[in-house]
Amino acid sequence: MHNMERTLILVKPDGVQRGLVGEIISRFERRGLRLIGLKFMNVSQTLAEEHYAIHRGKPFYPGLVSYITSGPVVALALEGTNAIVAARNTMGVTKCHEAAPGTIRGDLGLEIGRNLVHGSDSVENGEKEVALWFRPEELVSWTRDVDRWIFEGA
Ligand code: IDP
Ligand code: MG
Repeated sequence: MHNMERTLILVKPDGVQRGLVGEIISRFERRGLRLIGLKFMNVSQTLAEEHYAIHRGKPFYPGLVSYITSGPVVALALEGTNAIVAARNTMGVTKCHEAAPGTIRGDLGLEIGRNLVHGSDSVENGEKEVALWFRPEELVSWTRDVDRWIFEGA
């Protein structure tokens, strides 16, 4: 289908610790994105460094890696038309205090270093990150009965 994309969403350790897993997942679910992978896991140092490789060398990098490895996360692979931009808009901008009300970060957070959620930032990175966090057999290929009411071309 036209514009069908994949995104990797993480509920970061602060979201898990604060009991916001259901709240956060439900926002993506209600948006219409189709779940294709879901797991609860600790993040190894290796995975954290690979996931955030693009930020290596930046001043906030060490804090970022220790944040994402500080406790378990929930990883979601989601699929949908325009999934990348749709999910990013549902998340809100990186700095929680500047994120719009109605977004996850704008409703639930205050600081950039405790911003609750990760979402892939491009179609290419969506594919790469889903493959980094999920083995092929962990992804579920399925048709939702409601797909045709959410995806016009389904
Ligand atoms: P994104 O998560 O909205 O895509 P990125 O720029 O990709 O934002 O940065 C990745 C993560 O690194 C952010 O979500 C945030 O947790 C952290 N981060 C980015 N910039 C800063 C900063 O200036 N200080 C502290 N943490 C930062
Ligand atoms: Mg990013």
